[in-house]
Amino acid sequence: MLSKKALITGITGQDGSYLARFLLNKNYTVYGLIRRASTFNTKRIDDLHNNVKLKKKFKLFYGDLTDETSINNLIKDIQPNEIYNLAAQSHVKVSFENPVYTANASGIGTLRILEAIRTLNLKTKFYQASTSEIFGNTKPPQSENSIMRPCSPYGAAKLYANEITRIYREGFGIYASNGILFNHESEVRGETFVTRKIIKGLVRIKLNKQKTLLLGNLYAKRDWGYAPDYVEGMWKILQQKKPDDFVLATGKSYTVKNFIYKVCKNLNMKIKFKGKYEKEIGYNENGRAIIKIDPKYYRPLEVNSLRGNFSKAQKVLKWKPKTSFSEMVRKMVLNDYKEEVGSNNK
Ligand code: NAP
Ligand code: F7E
Repeated sequence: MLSKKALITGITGQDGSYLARFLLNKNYTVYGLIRRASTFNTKRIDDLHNNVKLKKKFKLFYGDLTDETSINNLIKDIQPNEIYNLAAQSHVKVSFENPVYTANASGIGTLRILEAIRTLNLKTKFYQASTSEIFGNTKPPQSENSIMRPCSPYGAAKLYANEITRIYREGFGIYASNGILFNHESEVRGETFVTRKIIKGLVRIKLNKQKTLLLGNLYAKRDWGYAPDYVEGMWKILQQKKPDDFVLATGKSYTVKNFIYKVCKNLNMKIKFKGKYEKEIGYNENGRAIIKIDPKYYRPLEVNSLRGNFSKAQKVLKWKPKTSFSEMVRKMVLNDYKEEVGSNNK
C-alpha cells in the first residue's frame, strides 16, 4: 500500500515532535515546515532529521505561516493527504506583548492553509490545533458546546482559526476539523510554560544550581494532560468519516500551587507558603525562600479555571487520556533531574 503523506506545521514544537514520531510509526511519509532561525531550532527532532534510514520518509522544508507563498508552494508540491496545523505563537502572556504578530501567525496563518487547499482544489484533510483558551472564563467543565469568549490575543486568534476552520468545512465542503485541546505537557514542553518552568526551577534549586524561582498567579486552575496521548487523538480526529470538532482533556484540574506541591513531593522537598498576593513566599525545610511572586508574570486578563469534558471524543473517537497526572509529573521530574545532573558531568 502507498504510504500516506502528512504535512506538519510546527514540527519543531512539543506536539509536532511527538506527532512526527507517531505518524512515522504508522508508515506515513512526514513533511515538516520549519522556520529559518539564526540558531538551530530542530533539537526536538534532530534524531529523526539525522537518521539516514528516514531520508525518504522524513523531510523538512523552510516556510512560515505568515508567508502565503511558502505555504501555497509547499502544499502544491507535496499534495498531502493530511495537514496538521500545529504552528502558532503559542504563549498566552507573549500574545499580550505581540498581539498583531500572534493574530497573523496563529489566526490568519490557518486561513492561508485553508485557502491553499481550497484554491488548489485538493482533497487534503486538515487538522487545526485549537485550544481551551477559546473558552476564557466560561464556567467549567467546558465542552464543544460551551460559550467561547477568550481572554487573550492568543485566545482570540485561535478562536478566529477555530471558526474559519468550521466555516471552510461547512461552506466549501473541505475536510477540516478542530481539536480543542486542553493544556498538555511533557518532557519536551517549552521551558517558559509553567509546568516545565516549575520543574526545571525546583530541580535546579534541589541541586543548588539556582536560589529562587519567580512565578506569577499560583491560583489559576488547569486541566493538564500528557502530550503523547494527545497526538494520538489528533490523528484519530482525521480518521473519522466526517470532519468535526472534538475536545481532548483529562476532566481533572489542579491549581499552579497544587502542581508545585506535587513536584516537591517527587523531589523529596518540603515547601510551606506564607504571606498573601504579591508577598506570598514558598519556604523550604531550612526556612529559605525558594519561591517568590514576580508580578511581571501576571497577565492583563487571566483564564481562571479550565476543566474539559471529553465525552464526545471518548464516544466517537474511542479516545481517552492514558497517562495520569501523577505519572506525567513523575516522568517530567525524572527527565529534568537527569538532564540537570548530566549537564554537571559534561
Ligand atoms: P510549541 O511547542 O510552542 O510549538 C509551536 C511551533 O510553531 C514551533 O514549531 C514553532 O517554531 C512554530 N511556529 C511559531 N510561529 C510560526 C510561524 N510564524 N510559522 C511557522 N511556524 C511557526 O507549541 P505546542 O505546545 O507544541 O502546541 C502545538 C499547537 O497546539 C500550537 O498551535 C498551540 O497553540 C496549540 N495548543 C497547545 C496546547 C498545549 O497545551 N501544548 C494546548 C492547546 C493548543 P519554532 O520552533 O521555530 O519556534
Ligand atoms: O500558564 C500561570 C499562568 O503559560 C498556565 C499554552 O500551551 O495552554 C498553554 O497556555 C497558568 C496560567 O499555559 C507563571 O498565569 C503562574 O494561569 O503554562 P502556561 P497557558 O497560558 O494555560 C493552552 C491550552 C494553550 O493553548 C497555550 O498554547 O500558569 N502562571 N506563573 C505562569 N505561567 C507562566 N507561563 N509562567 C509563570 O511564571
